[in-house]
Amino acid sequence: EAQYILKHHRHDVGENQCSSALTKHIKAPVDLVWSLVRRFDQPQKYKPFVSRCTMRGDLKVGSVREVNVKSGLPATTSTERLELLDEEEHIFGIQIVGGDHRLRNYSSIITVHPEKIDAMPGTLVIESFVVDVPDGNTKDETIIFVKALINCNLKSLADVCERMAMHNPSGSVNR
Ligand code: A8S
Repeated sequence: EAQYILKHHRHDVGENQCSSALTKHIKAPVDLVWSLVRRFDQPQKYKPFVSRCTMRGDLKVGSVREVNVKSGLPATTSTERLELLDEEEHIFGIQIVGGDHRLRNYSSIITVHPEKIDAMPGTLVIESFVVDVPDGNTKDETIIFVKALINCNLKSLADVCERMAMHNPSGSVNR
């Protein structure tokens, strides 16, 4: 775990920025988990706060998506660019480039790694981020806010994947 973070989750963290990493163990095969994580065009497949996503261009590095989030959050839209999509090493990275929210210069990396959980094929997911600390907030407040959102996403990713693994135990994946 620590090795993976050192290898894939190094961010340049500026003076007025904060950064952290979260992990989640999922009882589903790595290919299934990756099949959802890699879908930059369809974050609503697992992210509970996304109401809509429209994408300009193909699923490739540099493409931009427009994400709408559900009401009740301190935001309605986010414009995000795909920065990393490594299908062999299972590395996915995005950067937030616009939107009506307070997360300026947000960038995140997700990696997925096979592991055994209770002698079954499982997956370790690691998500890390760096972001500017907004005016009027502290680093700790910002980390707590972002971690709460990512935790919801990872929890939901686990639920969706574990349900899919249950219904299709052979683990074949449609791309
Ligand atoms: C992600 C991670 C985050 C998304 C945040 C942190 C966001 O979509 C939500 C609320 C906000 O205030 C900011 O990978 C923003 O989804 C749910 C709109 C960017």
